[in-house]
Amino acid sequence: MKNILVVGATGQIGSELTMELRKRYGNDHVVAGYIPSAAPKGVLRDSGPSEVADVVDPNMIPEIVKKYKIDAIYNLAALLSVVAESKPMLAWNIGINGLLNILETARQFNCAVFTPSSIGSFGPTTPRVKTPQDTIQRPTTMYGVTKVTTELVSDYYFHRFGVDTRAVRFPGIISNVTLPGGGTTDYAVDIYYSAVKSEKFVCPLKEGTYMDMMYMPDALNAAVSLMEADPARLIHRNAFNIASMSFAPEEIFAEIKKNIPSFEMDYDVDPLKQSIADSWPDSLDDTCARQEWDWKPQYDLQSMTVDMIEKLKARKV
Ligand code: VAH
Repeated sequence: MKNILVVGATGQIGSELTMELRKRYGNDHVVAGYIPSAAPKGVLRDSGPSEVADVVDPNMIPEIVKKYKIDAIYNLAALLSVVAESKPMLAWNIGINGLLNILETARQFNCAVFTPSSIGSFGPTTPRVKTPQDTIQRPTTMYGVTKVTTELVSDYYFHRFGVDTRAVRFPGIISNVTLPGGGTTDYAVDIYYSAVKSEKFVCPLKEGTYMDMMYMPDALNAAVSLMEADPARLIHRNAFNIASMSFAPEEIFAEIKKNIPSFEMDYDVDPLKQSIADSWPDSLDDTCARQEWDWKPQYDLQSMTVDMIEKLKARKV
């Protein structure tokens, strides 16, 4: 990869992925694509090129690809699970019509494409524990429907047109930099902010609600490592299960309390978030990612918690 476009570069993953890619490939080689209502600010704006890149406009992406001689596109444009339930048609338009614009551009200009899937691509009939790489995917959310479709269409463009498409199924991602934007797993970020601000946390999911989660540094490393992997080793492409930790609210609370003994938590279950979380797996089997491109997370719940608290306190959030 020499010249990269990140679409959705100001979102929860995109904002940190853009900076990570600039660190690895050079600031001028990574273009931050954004929509006018979410323009880059601060170091994201000042450290490299940026362009308005609305995926639902079929002319915008090709223009940017030509202007910067782009050879790899990270497509992070999506509505997350909770927001997508309130705007299902917009979620489909961005997630799928936007994806087709990206893939058609990639086909025309020979770009590699990374469009992440999610544990949200599984549903209530999927085996819940150590969910296999190849299994039933009948999600019951529009977010999940767009993610299964993303996987199928991305694989189609690889097999039919030879477009180099690759992706992972992201779990809930926890960041100490960017706040989450309307997902079912947002509680796992919000809880840390409450803890360092000495506020009681009110958890929207009930005890025993297990979901796969991952610290942002591991998520960024997964995306870049997969795109740099030897294609000859890849048996799968869209999309790889990746995993690092699975926990329920009482477990992340207990881990934080080891570091902040005064921390308290209550429950006030959000029915929509609970129903979405209940439809997702408890844990994923990521053997294929480990075998095909040497995936290996660096953080677990304990080390993530120490780092999150340290970083949030340093930022005086
Ligand atoms: C969400 N954070 O909650 C996202 C993610 C697996 C969860 O897709 O919608």
